[in-house]
Amino acid sequence: MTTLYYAVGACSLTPHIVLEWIGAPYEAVKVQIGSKELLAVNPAGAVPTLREDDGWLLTQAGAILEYLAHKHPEAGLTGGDSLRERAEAHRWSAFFTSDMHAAFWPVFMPYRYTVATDDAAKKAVVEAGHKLVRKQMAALNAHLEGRDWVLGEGRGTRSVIDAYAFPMIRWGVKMLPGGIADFPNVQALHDRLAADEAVQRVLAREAAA
Ligand SMILES: N[C@@H](CCC(=O)N[C@@H](CS)C(=O)NCC(=O)O)C(=O)O
Repeated sequence: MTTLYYAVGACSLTPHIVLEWIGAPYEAVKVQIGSKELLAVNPAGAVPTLREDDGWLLTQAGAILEYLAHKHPEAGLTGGDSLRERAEAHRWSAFFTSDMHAAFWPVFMPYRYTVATDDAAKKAVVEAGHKLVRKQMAALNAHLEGRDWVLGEGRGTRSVIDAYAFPMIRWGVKMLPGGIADFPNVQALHDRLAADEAVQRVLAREAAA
């Protein structure tokens, strides 16, 4: 069985949702980031970490999403298989990994971005992070104009990339001053995903675990 190591509230919520959408048997193991248990599986001490029965490990959310989407094409979560559709999936996966996720680091862990120890220095780093997050939220909001989902033609087609957006939108709601009120299309994507029964099951499991 596929095993997902996840931490509550982390980006590992993404593959957790995708596994639930796919519907094949899997095990979800709650870990603490940086814990001995997690370090024994993934020396980086980070989530998400995916393990297959033969011991094969996969880290990096974007790689895990691509792997799961193509391992289970019957779930219809790839965003399409043409050359351009695959490129778009890669584009948005990279956006969430490198632009959106990275923008939150200074907000969550300002001490990694300054050698100064005073509160004012940390506050300045957090504020710079907020600015960067808002920039990425604005880019996502503009892309979502007239669309229900991130990938696909017309109003779009639900894919693993929408699951990738979800934890980050939730971080935006929680961490940005004013939340995501300035990004109505992002809010609409959030609400669409939050209304999904599989998403609700995963949130309940993570909250209860
Ligand atoms: N580039 C990695 C980042 C994974 C990552 O940093 N996850 C966070 C949780 S959202 C974590 O476990 N951080 C631990 C740390 O930075 O020490 C990915 O996309 O999977």
